[in-house]
Amino acid sequence: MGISRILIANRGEIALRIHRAAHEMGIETVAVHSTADADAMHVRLADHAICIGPPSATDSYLNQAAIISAAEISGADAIHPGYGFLSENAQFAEIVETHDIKWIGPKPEHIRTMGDKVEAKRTAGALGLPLVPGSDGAISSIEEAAEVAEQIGYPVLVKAASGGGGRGMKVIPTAADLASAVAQAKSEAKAAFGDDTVYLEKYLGNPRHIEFQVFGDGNGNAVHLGERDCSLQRRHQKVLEEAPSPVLSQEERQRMGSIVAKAMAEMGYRGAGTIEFLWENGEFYFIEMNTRLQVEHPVTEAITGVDLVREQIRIADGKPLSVQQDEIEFKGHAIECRINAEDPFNFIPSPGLVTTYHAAGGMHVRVDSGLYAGYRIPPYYDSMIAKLIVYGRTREGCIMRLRRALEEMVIEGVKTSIPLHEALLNEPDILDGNYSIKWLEEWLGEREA
Ligand code: MV4
Repeated sequence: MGISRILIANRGEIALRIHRAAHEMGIETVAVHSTADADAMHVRLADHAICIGPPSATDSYLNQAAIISAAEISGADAIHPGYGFLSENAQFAEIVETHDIKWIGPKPEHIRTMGDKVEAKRTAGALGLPLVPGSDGAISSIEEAAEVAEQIGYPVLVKAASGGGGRGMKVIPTAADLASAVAQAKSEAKAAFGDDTVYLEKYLGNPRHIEFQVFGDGNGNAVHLGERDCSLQRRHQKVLEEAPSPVLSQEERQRMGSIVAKAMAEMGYRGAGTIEFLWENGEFYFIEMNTRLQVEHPVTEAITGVDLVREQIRIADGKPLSVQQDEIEFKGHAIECRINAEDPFNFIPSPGLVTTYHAAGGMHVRVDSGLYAGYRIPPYYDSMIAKLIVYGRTREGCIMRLRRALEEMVIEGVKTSIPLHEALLNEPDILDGNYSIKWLEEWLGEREA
């Protein structure tokens, strides 16, 4: 028996995104929500809704027992975790499967492996992905760290095995800084993650962040859906993402894409995954793998025409991949602007009542958002309230359309990042695709000065 009712263990725009894919497949949805989200759009649209706790995410969206109970009570036969919250919790994935509920996500063992950044790197290396030069696994002494650092050359970076996404990293400029930096990194990692395992990497000074979207069927078949360039970030929060990357040729895409697809096939990966690379001077270096659907997945959907959530649901239901590699074509260009309820330039959160809401529309314009006029944005969660995804035949055409779409968007009652996006789309470096992971913070610094 196939999946007929999906519990969506998330909120906001991604809960709505999952609901839409499910309904398009004739599958019912169950929303679970905190008391603060009773009026959310995805709760209104879902076939069933269950309140699972108070506003605090710890007591609601992270409350595993409440979510499993909600699935049992509502007769859900599958759980989609979205991104964040429980999406990369291997133990939760195991519990779901133990209850004979389908987990719309990767195998728990693969979530666990990729969650440990030392294991992830070891696995990626064994599968033939190019790595950042560094220690072979965890650092077990300062002497060993000094030897590795001497070999790869300073500056080096010490990273926590349990970190990731920018948490638990420290740059070590010279040999004189090594011992104290490693000791400090270990004690911070112990405090933050309960695990003081750290490893060393060559510090790349000015890379781009380029990530490949992959899909596996869990039985040794896998495809790649090209890359996304996510270099525009502030404090490890992505601001704008695009596909394809302005710096990759079709040959480089195919070469790297086949390497990652082959690796995923070999490991028997199941579901959606993202392989993150740093890219510098034409070379790729694996850093991490995310074992979930990502916020920026719509740019990949725009240039490939593949519905990634539908694909996730099909795979969890034991169906084969709906597309083969030679059927996947990369056509045109797409850019996503993340719209947050916050001051556009000082980033102070701005929750509250949305008095007016008008979404942009027209050809090749997509808005993923649970907003409506009269909705009160709660202060308890992430400030992202909408994603504007625009497609064009060329990057230039995409940018022209994106400017037009940003002009059309009306969100009143709260501050939003729309003015930031408008400013970015007037910057020559952005228009030229000439930016690295450092660009945005430097630009913001100069604006302030
Ligand atoms: C790095 C790096 C430079 N060299 N590793 C930050 C998030 C985590 N995924 C890995 N990160 C980095 N790892 C080496 N060897 C620079 C970063 C980094 C970064 C990476 C991607 C996107 C934005 C970033 C912002 C600051 C630092």
